[in-house]
Amino acid sequence: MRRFSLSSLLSESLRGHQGWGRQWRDPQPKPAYDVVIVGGGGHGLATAYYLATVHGITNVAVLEKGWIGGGNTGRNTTIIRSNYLYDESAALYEHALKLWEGLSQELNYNVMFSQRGVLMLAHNIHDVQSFKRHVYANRLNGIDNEWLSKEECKAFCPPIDISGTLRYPVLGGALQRRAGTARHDAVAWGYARGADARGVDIIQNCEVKGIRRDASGAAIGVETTRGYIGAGRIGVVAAGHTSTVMAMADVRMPLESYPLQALVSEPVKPVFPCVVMSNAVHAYISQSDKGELVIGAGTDQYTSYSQQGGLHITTHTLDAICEVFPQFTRMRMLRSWGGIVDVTPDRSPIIGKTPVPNLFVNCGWGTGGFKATPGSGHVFAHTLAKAEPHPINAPFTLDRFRTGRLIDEAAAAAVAH
Ligand code: FAD
Ligand code: PYC
Repeated sequence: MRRFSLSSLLSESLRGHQGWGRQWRDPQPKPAYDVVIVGGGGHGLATAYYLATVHGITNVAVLEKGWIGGGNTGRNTTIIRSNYLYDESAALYEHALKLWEGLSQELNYNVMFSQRGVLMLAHNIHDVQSFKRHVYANRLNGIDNEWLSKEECKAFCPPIDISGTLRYPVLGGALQRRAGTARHDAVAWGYARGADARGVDIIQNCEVKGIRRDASGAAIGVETTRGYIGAGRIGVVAAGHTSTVMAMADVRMPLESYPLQALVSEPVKPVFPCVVMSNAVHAYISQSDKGELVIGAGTDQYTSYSQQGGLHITTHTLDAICEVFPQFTRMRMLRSWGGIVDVTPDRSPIIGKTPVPNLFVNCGWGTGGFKATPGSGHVFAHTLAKAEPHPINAPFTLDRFRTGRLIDEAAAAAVAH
């Protein structure tokens, strides 16, 4: 250990103050970036954007192993809603929904946010009770959600069959009118353009292969396929791959990775005015502005890093869609794809510090993180800038699994959970 006299410490601090001699004094060279973000999906790019715009931190790099938005951000069914049960979750998703409402203006980029309404169908008495509980809980939190009779469901979304002849007849539904959809790649590009314009470096084809730590254990940079990059702070936002990236710093995450699939039909004229989700028959559907029916499937039953799920999962989904909407039986499928989602035991995300100094994580959004993109980026930027959580993400810590505080929230999540 080096020893310093008071006078040498004083002259050191003067040299540091004057901006010279730092290289000699510091155990590590000054990091290339104040913040490095691992993962160029919507959440990572939004984080960089808000670091620059809200906190004035622009010496930031976003490292993406493929191309920006090529992960789950560009593969999801774009359902946006905030009708979650618990106060903590409602606050997080409503924060995001409010940001969505002004996002095209904020980014000066049309993200095609369309508040066409999300209707969650109830097919049995359990659904009715559970959705009514959500309606009341949401309203107490100032979040719009309303119960519709089956006739009102039909009036809102004419393709719904309420004849009572279905295997799971429609008994009613919970409607969030402010909910809807957006154009997913526009979200990635809009945030990327905004961050780039403020000086953020977005580096594609740059895979993080290791996390370098100093003698005290603190994270100081990342090893990548393009070489070493020093970082003051590191934010890992690598959905589906969080466990493997965090393992590079010896942090074991409570996550499992699953393939999740979606598909679109051939394009047709406008026939479907809103988003409909049915947890009981396991189907959800909307229509894109191009005319394709956008249909989401469930997760595979086995963990995997394959971006292609089991064929029987999509077959099951199409059976479910045709059961609720028999008029779509003769339509043809145009294409299908998969993404990899990482899922926590309570289906809520983890956003915050880790046991490793300077290393932060934002993950575990599972099948439902697209809707959170602006809010997630906003609160994670705060967490990275201040090294403290924003009040909205403070409950979503890594250590909450000791108490199981949010364990019932899966009830409000999507069909795929
Ligand atoms: P991503 O967009 O996946 O970004 C993470 C990035 O990290 C990727 O681009 C990846 O290449 C990169 N990366 C990984 N490892 C490394 C590394 N070592 N080095 C550098 N980069 C790395 N959510 C909803 O709210 N509504 C929906 O309707 C919905 N539907 C879905 C349907 C499907 C089929 C899927 C797959 C997901 C769906 N989701 C939905 C979930 C949603 O897509 C995700 O939660 C969300 O997009 C996660 O965003 P992200 O930016 O964290 O992840
Ligand atoms: O979170 O609303 C959602 C969702 C729908 C499909 C996948 N996730």
